[in-house]
Amino acid sequence: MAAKPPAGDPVQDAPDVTAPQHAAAGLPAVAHSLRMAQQQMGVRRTALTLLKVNQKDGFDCPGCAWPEPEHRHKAEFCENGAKAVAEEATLRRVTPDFFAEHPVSDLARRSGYWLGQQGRLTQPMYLAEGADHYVPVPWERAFDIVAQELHALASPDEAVFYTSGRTSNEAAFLYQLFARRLGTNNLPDCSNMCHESSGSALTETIGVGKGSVLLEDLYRADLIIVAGQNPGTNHPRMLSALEKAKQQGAKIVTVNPLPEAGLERFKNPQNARGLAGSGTALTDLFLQIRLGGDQALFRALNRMLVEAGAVDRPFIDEHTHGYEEFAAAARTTDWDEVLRATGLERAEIDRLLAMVLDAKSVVVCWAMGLTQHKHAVPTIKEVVNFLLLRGNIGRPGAGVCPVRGHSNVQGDRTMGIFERPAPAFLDALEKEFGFAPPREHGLDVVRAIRALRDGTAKVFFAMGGNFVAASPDTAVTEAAMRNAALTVHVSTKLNRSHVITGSRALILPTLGRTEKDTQAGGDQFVTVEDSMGMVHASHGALRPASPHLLSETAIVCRLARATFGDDTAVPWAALEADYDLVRDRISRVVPGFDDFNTRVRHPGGFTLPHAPRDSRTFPTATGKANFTTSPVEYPAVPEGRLLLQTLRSHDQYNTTIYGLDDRYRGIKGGRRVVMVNPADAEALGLPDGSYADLVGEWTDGTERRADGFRVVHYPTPRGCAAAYYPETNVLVPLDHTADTSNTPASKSVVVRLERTAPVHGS
Ligand SMILES: Nc1nc2c(c(=O)[nH]1)N[C@H]1C(S)=C(S)[C@@H](COP(=O)(O)OP(=O)(O)OC[C@H]3O[C@@H](n4cnc5c(=O)[nH]c(N)nc54)[C@H](O)[C@@H]3O)O[C@H]1N2
Ligand SMILES: Nc1nc2c(c(=O)[nH]1)N[C@H]1C(S)=C(S)[C@@H](COP(=O)(O)OP(=O)(O)OC[C@H]3O[C@@H](n4cnc5c(=O)[nH]c(N)nc54)[C@H](O)[C@@H]3O)O[C@H]1N2
Ligand SMILES: [Mo]
Repeated sequence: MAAKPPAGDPVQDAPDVTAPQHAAAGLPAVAHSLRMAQQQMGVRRTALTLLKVNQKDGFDCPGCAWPEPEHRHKAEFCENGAKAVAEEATLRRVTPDFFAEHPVSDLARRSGYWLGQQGRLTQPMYLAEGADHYVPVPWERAFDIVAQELHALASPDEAVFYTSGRTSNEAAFLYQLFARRLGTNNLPDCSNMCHESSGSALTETIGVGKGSVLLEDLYRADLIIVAGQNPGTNHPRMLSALEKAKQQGAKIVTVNPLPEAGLERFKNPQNARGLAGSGTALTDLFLQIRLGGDQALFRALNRMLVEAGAVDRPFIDEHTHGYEEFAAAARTTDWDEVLRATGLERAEIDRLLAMVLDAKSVVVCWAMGLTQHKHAVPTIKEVVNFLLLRGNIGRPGAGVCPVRGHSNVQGDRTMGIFERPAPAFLDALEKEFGFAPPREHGLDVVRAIRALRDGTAKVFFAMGGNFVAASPDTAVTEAAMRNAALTVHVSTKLNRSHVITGSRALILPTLGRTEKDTQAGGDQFVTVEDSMGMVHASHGALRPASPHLLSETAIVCRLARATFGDDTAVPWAALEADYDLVRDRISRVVPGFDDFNTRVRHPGGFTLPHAPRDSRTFPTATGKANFTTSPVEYPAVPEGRLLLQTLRSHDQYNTTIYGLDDRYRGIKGGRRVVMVNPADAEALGLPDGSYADLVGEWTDGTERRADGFRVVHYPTPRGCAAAYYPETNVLVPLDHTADTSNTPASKSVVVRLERTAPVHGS
């Protein structure tokens, strides 16, 4: 039997700090994941469950969006995938008794870690106006409550429908259909806080907002640049791909303010050498860049390539637009500014240049280190300029590789979860279902928070996720949420968004990816799309956590029936009964899904078309790949202040906290730590082990405060600091967002450190 959840709140933040490690995975990773899994699931269930992850007849790992290789290992999972599975397949349960025991006012004082550790939600729960306890509510009554509230709105645009990225293609397609049938494009999603900057930059420059490489391309690349990403923690299976690329001759360059262990050396737990031996050294060149310095770095490279004439002229002439203007601007790049912005030495950038000149085929991978800055979109556009210069797109071994987060975040977007849908998508929807979807753009995450704050949005409905904890400016977001008339969460686990509610609230518990999904038409499977545009099936195997759970698909269909009654446009009941019928609809609305039901039944699924990758055609405004010329930007940090990035520890999945350790960074038993360069810390009078409050300073003069962080002297560049999300979201101003994409700039927050007395007597 799995251990019971801790009775009290276990967050006794008393971090214990040792030196950071220089290698990832190996035996400790296997041991650690098995220990965590067994605590949640017991021994037998752990073995049965983990063997099903990412197998062709199994379920898609609810962890990250990294693709599955063609030749799968018996255990095609990683330490953090195992933790994600254990978190969902846990034997712990949150029952109505739990809510009877704990008033919401009490739950609101608990940590997110404690809430998540209570286990799986088991029954629909309702919080009435003025009440302090959730009470069980029958499903039909829950749907009626939502439907009545939606009907009472002055306009459908007063409702907001959020999506996190675990939702299957089938559920996502029906969910956007529901919102648009109601009459709104208010479909914000976690992508707005994540890779939106990548989508914005790629759509403008290459015409497709997705990555252009497949796993084979990584294996065939001569040079892989990994910028602003920590795969050892967040995409551990990517390390196997990097290892294979390396064995086939690739060089790897890491661009990161932090020396992340996984990129230094990888001990592949799938083979003996990795388990017991010293593993594979991955990074050939580590560029320890300052936060937000990447645009300047790539511009400097581009200047040198242009000046050396080391560009692919035939490709540029045939396939691109805007080269001359870009080349002229690149030639004027100011080296002093580049060195200031990057914190690098000229010789380091020269070394990178030499590797680029040596490489026929280059892939650039990136994640949140590039996307969550004010100038994230021009930064990624500069990466595209870099690849275009040498024709590194649309041929084997080369291209753009934005590495997605949530396991189906890319698929959700493909299915139409987007507040700014393309007219062609709406046309196809209209043709298929015979109603006129709204054309006006809807609210993204930041705009939805403003609308709730200002009272112009009144109903907040979430398909998964933890909006309150994941969003920036926690105090503002929580106040906005409390301002809603009704908040509704379709969720697997208890989280903070369930306890910071509107006047009324509902928790609708749902099946997870690991569980068997049986409908009137028999056992169902769902589909997902990974970070490289591969679509495949996911078959749940476990018995549902509770007999009361409904699938996300069923929840949408039943809500639609409660809202629309007899709907002549959409046969909701039939779609709920048989997901093949949903896939038939998708095949007629979404490009690339022809013959969906047949092709997705092939083992391993199929790859979606990608014009730049497949044929070097670029569906942009100019019909070519666009060079873009943007001024070089980098964050300004006032004297005596630090630039803070908010990032993930090894023991969390976004707002889900698995444990209190960040093993590779040498931090144990606590999360309230701030990593500071020793020289900066000394100048600020902050010895290692001292405590400080983090005070965010925003340009409008407002301040935001996060108290009681243990100072850790850490190898981060001068002027840069790091602390974990979501504890530091309180410091990210709502208005501090990336230009164009409107993504919260959570990797560049100006803070002041104020020394305080030690916390918890440590
Ligand atoms: N186990 C686990 N897996 C996950 C997640 C999780 O929380 N846990 N989250 C999932 C999700 S939704 C996402 S989006 C991904 C996130 O995956 P990552 O983007 O790897 O996540 P972060 O922890 O935010 O790490 C940001 C990395 O970028 C670096 N960085 C920060 N700022 C800069 C910069 O200005 N320039 C450069 N070059 N580097 C910078 C940081 O030092 C860090 O290494 O992971 C997904 N997978
Ligand atoms: N400061 C700062 N803020 C950030 C980031 C950062 O780096 N720094 N990263 C941003 C990024 S990249 C992202 S993607 C967002 C993440 O934002 P979200 O996706 O909203 O947050 P998660 O923590 O992933 O959501 C966890 C919850 O999802 C629910 N859940 C899990 N599985 C399922 C399922 O199968 N179905 C349903 N219906 N619910 C499920 C559980 O109830 C769980 O509590 O956060 C963003 N916020
Ligand atoms: Mo993400």
